[in-house]
Amino acid sequence: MATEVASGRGNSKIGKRVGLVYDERMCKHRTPDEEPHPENPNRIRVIWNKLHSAGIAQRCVVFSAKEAEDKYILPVHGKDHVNLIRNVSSKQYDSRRKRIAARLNSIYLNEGSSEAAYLAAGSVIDVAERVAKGELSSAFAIVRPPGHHAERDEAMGFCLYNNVAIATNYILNERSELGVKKILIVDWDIHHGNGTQKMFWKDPRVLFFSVHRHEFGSFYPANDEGDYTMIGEGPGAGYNINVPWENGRCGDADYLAVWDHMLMPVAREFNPDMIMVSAGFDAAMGDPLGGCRVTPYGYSVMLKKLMDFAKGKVVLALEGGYNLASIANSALACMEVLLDDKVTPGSTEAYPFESTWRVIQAVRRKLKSFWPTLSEELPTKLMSQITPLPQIVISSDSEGEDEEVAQILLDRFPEVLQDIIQPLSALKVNDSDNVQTSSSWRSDFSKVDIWYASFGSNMWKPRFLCYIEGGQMEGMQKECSGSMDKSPPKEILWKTYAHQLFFGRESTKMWGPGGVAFIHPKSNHQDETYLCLYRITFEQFNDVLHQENITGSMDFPLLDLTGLSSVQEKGSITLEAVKSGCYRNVLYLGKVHGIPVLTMTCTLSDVEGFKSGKFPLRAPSREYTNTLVRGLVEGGLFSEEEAKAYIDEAASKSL
Ligand code: X5A
Ligand code: ZN
Repeated sequence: MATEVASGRGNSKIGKRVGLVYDERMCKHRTPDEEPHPENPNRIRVIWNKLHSAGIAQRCVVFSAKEAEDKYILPVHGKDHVNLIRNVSSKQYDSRRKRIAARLNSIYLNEGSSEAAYLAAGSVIDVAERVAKGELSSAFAIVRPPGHHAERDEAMGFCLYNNVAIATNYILNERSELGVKKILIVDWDIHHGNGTQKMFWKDPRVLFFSVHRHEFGSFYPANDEGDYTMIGEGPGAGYNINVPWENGRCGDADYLAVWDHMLMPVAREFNPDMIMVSAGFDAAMGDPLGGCRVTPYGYSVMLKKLMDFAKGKVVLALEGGYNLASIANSALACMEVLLDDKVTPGSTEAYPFESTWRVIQAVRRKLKSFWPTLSEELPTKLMSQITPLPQIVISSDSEGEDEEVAQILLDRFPEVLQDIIQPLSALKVNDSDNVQTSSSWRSDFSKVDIWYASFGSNMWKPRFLCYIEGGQMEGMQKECSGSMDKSPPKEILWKTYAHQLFFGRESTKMWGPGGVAFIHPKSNHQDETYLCLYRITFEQFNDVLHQENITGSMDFPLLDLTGLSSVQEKGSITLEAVKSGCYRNVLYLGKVHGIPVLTMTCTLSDVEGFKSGKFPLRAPSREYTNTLVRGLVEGGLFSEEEAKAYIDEAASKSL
């Protein structure tokens, strides 16, 4: 399948031979018009470069990739799907390729896609076979496109062929003489491995274990397939295990709790002959899509624990992971484990979320008839180790939603009712149903959290912090006063919204000559704009609104709690107190983690003004562009070139 291009010294003291696959040809799969995309070629390049500069690659047995043969793909994927992936990059498809991709869910295709898909699948087959034979101790395949969302007859979620499923099938059914009879697949990508789950649904030789953000079916791929009630069927019943997170922000403590109290006991009982890891690194701290906080150290402990099984025969295949620095560091930490190096401890939080224990307990109860070891009760000492509750604020209009969540909890966990009554009662509820008095608004608003979604210069965190802490960054013509409450955002996450980004106005007080960023108040499904969400208090949001519109007025608050309710109802609200501000239209962009997302932009009538030429559309100045680029690059979304291209495109499109 592949050629060994370099053989390192190996880990001489214990003779570990660790395989590593990388092939530049997998970079040929790119968006057709170079539109920025989180799943881009730099992902595998940064990992490869990091492993080199850290001296890790030199100690591995390095392989380049060869394409998988159709006969090894066909048991896993349908004929039509294989034909499509094989041919879609050919000339004959030039005119149809974009349309085909557009019909699929989260897929792009270009002239290099077919080759990359075959190389990715072939690489995983190859190292899996070498590990199964004992020729390698373990291996890591740095591949793309990823695979775990790909279903028998459908490419989706950036995945074309299901690399791990193809390799698993190959080892079990095409190389049965190697004696690998049972394979454990651990899918730690932040998304549910829906494709892999389906392929081994009725197969007891494959234990599929996936831990992922689920949020009751609202996180990608946004269906019920990742629920913990999905346990497999027929002979495969009990051999499919999902651990669905109820919220983002999960970190090392949450994952290790799942490892210690779910995966390890089951793996011991299953006793796999080999382990395949769908190793996405999008649960890593800093990932723009995952919103979780696993550290490189967290990954290294997770992997180390897996090495205790199957005589250490572990094969990692890259899946997702979109923050370039995070994935490089996470992959490095994993390679150090495969090579038996000492890992440097360093973790963030001490305790899992309370919801993590609740989920673990629900999964254990669901599966205990299949895995006797799960019948034991979790130590009560552990159950009391709950994290200090995050400040959960139920904002004035969200009672309906929270009741709904409570109802879901009751439906899903009747058995663990005991465990949730107490934490629920401990929730901090904003008890002020009362009317605002002018003197109390700050303290009341400080109890309500919102996400402020930024799309312009504020995406660069240091620039946004000027609105909180006060200060002035390069290119800014004015110093910001900051907010009364100077505490930093509690959380930052990136998200795309279907609103057009554009640049306009001749000049502004803050940036001088040149356009500044706006988003069209109306959403539009052709557009995808990156926004950086800061979780701040509603009080801070009011202070940001003032500075953003440079009102200098004493009209506080600009938006009160009634306004917050009505913006959520109506979708937008124009601040009457601000006559001439550029950003006096507050938009509601739905909720994230139950917290409303607000942004500020121009009004619809301003958009008409831009169209008619009353206000000019203008490209942003160099300084303003630089600030935007820094935001996008430091947020880990784009390379510098990609960020510039993204801004250029927005600046050149008409309204
Ligand atoms: C492999 C992977 C994510 C797809 C997200 C689509 N896919 N919005 O991480
Ligand atoms: Zn993913």
